[in-house]
Amino acid sequence: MNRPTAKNALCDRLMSQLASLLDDLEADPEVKVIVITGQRGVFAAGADVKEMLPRRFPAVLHEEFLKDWSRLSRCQKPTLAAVSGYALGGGCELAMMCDVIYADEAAIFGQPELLLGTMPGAGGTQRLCRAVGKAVTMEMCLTGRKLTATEALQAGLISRVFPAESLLEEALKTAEKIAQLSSTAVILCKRAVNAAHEMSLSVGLQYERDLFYSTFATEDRKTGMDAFVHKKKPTFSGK
Ligand code: CO8
Repeated sequence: MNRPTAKNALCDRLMSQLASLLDDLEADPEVKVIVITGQRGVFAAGADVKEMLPRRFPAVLHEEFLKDWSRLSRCQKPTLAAVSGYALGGGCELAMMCDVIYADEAAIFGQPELLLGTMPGAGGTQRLCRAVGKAVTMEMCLTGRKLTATEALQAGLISRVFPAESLLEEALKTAEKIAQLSSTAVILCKRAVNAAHEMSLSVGLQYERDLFYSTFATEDRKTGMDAFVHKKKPTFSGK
């Protein structure tokens, strides 16, 4: 995201460009993993308040002005957010749509929408609650309290923290590691993990087992196990 003068405020144009870019990246077989980032010091400071100011209820409802927002959460390919600095409001929600969140030491996560007389609208009450639980979510949403990178790590919102200089490099290193795996198994695994938020344990375990069985229909499963047994490095084809 690259609107540094507006702290990467997520305006309609940025969100529709992001959605169409994600369509292109998903369609490109050369692309295995998607990393989303901003600049040093700012991931995104939320939805564009100046753009939202004149809007009224009937218009936002009829336009469905959030319709492009969920595109990132519907990516089949793995997604990684590299968060430097502010991830506020819609910025925090956008990071939470990704599969993995890495942050730099100066990262700040918050859902300050109530301070603007509104409330989170793209996952700040739902994904956040599933990630960090009700108590932390309520405090963040109801008071606008922001989490530092260390707090976000302790709360389970993010998986790792790096110095600002190495954040993107580390994110790309992880992306490259995932890119070497079987793209088919990666998609199935991502589906299974995401299903954990939607299903009961017994249904989720059955779903996971069925997806696991389905990997036995792939060449990659044979390639991976064969390489292990013969002490070789596997090259996966996605087939
Ligand atoms: N929208 C529009 N412009 C913004 C935003 C924003 N969210 N954030 C910053 N800017 C602009 C500022 O207005 C300023 O512009 P200008 O130079 O024209 O005055 C410029 O960016 C630089 O910002 P600051 O001068 O404020 O920079 P600071 O370093 O002093 O502060 C902060 C940085 C702390 C990030 C501060 O700008 C801030 O608090 N921003 C707003 C954070 C916020 O409230 N975010 C929530 C927005 S609401 C939301 O995200 C709802 C999501 C609901 C789902 C999706 C709906 C579409």
